[in-house]
Amino acid sequence: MTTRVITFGTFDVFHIGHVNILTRAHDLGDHLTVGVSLDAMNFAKKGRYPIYRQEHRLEIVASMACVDEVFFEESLDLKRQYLIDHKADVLVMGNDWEGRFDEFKDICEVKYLPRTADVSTTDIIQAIRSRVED
Ligand code: C2G
Repeated sequence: MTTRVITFGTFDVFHIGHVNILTRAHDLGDHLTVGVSLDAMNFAKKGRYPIYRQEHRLEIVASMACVDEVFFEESLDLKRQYLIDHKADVLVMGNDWEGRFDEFKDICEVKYLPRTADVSTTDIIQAIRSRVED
């Protein structure tokens, strides 16, 4: 039987933490689907637009050898529908989301993986900003 894994994210300014979560998610099953959040969803959630536009973020994620399928995530509120539509057996998220998706344990396994230490999109943006200002 095929184990279908799904994960979600913005994947802005793609970095090693993103590589790690996608490869580890892939290793938990046979098929990996990734929901990439829309620019508008990101603005609603974080109050800023991503640096990379959504089409580029989607293409970067799709180019990973461990990723089988990608789609745009339009809203956090549609998560249950996405899990059903993509026939997810396992939902994987980094542990910054610990507990936040436990409500879906009735339809799939929910796993939170440890985040990669010392790297984040926010820190990269901040580092670039401070170098430019120096
Ligand atoms: N991540 C990680 N280690 C890092 C940075 C990120 O493991 N150092 C993981 C996050 O935990 C997440 C994934 O990489 O599982 C994508 O991270 P973001 O792009 O920051 O995604 P986010 O904006 O949290 O969007 O429906 C849920 C949202 O779309 C998640």
